[in-house]
Amino acid sequence: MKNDRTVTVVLAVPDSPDERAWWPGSRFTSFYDLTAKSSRMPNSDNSLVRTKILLLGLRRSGKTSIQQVLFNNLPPKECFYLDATMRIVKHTYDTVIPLEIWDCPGNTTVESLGAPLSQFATLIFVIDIRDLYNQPISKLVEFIMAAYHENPNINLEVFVHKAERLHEDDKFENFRQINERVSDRLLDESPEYEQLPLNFHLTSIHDHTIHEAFSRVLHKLIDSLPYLEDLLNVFCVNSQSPKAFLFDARSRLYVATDASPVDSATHNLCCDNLAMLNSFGALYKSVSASQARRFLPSTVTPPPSIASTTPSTPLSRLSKPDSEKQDEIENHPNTNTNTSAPSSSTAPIPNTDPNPKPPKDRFYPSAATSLHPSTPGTTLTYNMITPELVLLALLPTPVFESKRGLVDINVVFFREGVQEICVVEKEARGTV
Ligand SMILES: Nc1nc2c(ncn2[C@@H]2O[C@H](COP(=O)(O)OP(=O)(O)OP(=O)(O)O)[C@@H](O)[C@H]2O)c(=O)[nH]1
Ligand SMILES: [Mg+2]
Repeated sequence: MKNDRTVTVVLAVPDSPDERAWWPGSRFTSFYDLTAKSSRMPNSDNSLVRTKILLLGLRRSGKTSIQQVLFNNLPPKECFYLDATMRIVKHTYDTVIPLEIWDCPGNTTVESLGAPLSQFATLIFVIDIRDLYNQPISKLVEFIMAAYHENPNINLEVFVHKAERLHEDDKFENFRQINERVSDRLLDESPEYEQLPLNFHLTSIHDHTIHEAFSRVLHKLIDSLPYLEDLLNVFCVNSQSPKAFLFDARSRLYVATDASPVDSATHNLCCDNLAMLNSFGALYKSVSASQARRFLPSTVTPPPSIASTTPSTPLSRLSKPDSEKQDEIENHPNTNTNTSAPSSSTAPIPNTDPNPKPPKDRFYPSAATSLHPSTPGTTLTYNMITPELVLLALLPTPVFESKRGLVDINVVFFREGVQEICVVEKEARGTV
């Protein structure tokens, strides 16, 4: 299918000199041409093309736990009660790209897999960090060699798992040993495996290492990643944000981030904040947006539109849903945009149509949390971007408080860019 859609993002320059002082460039225009992207074409029968991930490892290494914790919201402590997997289970999950994760039993071999390895974009092999013996390493090497011959482009990822069980020193020593043994065994087999790009990650379901590792695995599968990163970079520059993440709300995997390095503390903070908003979001509602809210997908818990806390002195700030902000921006005479934002309001209108259509989903909850009250302080902002994706950004509190309008405009344009990228991705996979 030929895909000739072009995503254009134009950020408007604020008209007031005061606001312009915060604008780093006189005008930012960026054109994203996705024509050349999206290598995954739809199936001939027009069914959805899913990116396949193979989850392998010995018995009780933690494969099902990883899948359940990330994609089914299972609390890590309850993984103790999971039954052993007896046959391959295929789990589907929809985020920026549609995924199909194959959870395999511990005794799966290349022959018993029942599908060519060329079908898979990524192979994740899970090894218990205390399992330094021959068996898991032999099995991993067997799969690596088969994958290399059938599909040299496959991403090979090794999760050295249950890492929280060891003290720091032992953890890194075992990690190093597993890494070394796998490399040695591959080299024994053939020198051609020396340059094989194998990625090792230390993981555990009891902290955020599994989210960080799986996010990095996911990044390699997203064709539109450079465009999402560009949008985040532009958002950060224009909003003076030191760090911003685009998260998949349910799994709490980040699908993209800006160019600044990811430090684990900030990533963990964002993950925790998202978990809190996911849990308590249902307790809040926006009266003006309740009409549209009814049509949000039931799988997503809409987070609060009113939430702002400080550790010492909780205080609430009213945060308008972005649908209202967007209307204000659209109706503002000084706002210069050439994007095609819808212009209808979310305010309830008398319904005379006997077969009413659901209104366009335009309720975008937002929230803000002050991280430390000391000056200048930092605020963590949350903005829903699509029903699946949310933007979490750190902002200097003075910028958040005094330049709120500018940040909101940047969020609106960021959202439009991401939504268009998602549409292109869906079109390329045959879902639109
Ligand atoms: N300490 C710790 N235990 C974990 C972790 N991940 C999984 N487990 C435990 O490991 C045990 C086995 O987990 P499963 O997810 O069933 O393992 P599996 O690889 O799917 O096992 P099979 O289906 O038999 O192949 C469970 O008791 C989990 O609670 C982890 O990160 N840390
Ligand atoms: Mg299992």
